[in-house]
Amino acid sequence: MYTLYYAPAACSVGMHFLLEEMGVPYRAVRINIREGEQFSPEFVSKNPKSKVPVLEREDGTVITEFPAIAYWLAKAHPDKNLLPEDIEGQTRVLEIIDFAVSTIHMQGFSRIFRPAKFTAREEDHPLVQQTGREIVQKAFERISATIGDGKFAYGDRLTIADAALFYVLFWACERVKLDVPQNCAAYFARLRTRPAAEHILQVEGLT
Ligand SMILES: N[C@@H](CCC(=O)N[C@@H](CS)C(=O)NCC(=O)O)C(=O)O
Repeated sequence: MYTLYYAPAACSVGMHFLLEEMGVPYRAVRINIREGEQFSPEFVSKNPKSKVPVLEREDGTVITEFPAIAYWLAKAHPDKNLLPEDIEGQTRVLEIIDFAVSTIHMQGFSRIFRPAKFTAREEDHPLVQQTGREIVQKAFERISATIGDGKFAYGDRLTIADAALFYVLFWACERVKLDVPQNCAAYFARLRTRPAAEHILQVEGLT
């Protein structure tokens, strides 16, 4: 059985959603990052980077970094069809994931949630947060053009790209309440009604 280390409402919500969608056995272990549990010796022994998500596999080895975990899960469970079969499709899916994690999350939402990481001057926090909102909003215009009216991020079935978009859109639509393009909001609303989404948000105490 896999173990997912997650923090409620953190980016791990996307990995939690993915594991639940896959229907593979896993247990979810909560890490309280507000109280600094990510720095506890026990968690640091799992991930010295002190971040969630972390996936612990059956042999005790761990994978960190959202794109790597998602990629490994897709490749380890080919029957779940979480990556397209062709190289073009696989590349497009990875392109969406990287944009969601590296730009929307790390460049955009990090500024909104953790402005202190970008400036030591507290009076500059509103400016940093505004820059974060602008990065996120501009990025969702790209996502809007990429997904169009598609039911999924790429192609006609759920892929690991949907798990990445699930968490950044969860933050945009439910945590920060930003205006995102209509098709992105509609896409997220469809993902949000999936039983896996309902279940994991309930487990994380977010409903
Ligand atoms: N690049 C990492 C980002 C992981 C990350 O930033 N996780 C945040 C939660 S969204 C975290 O664990 N933060 C704890 C901290 O910064 O102390 C990934 O793709 O998994």
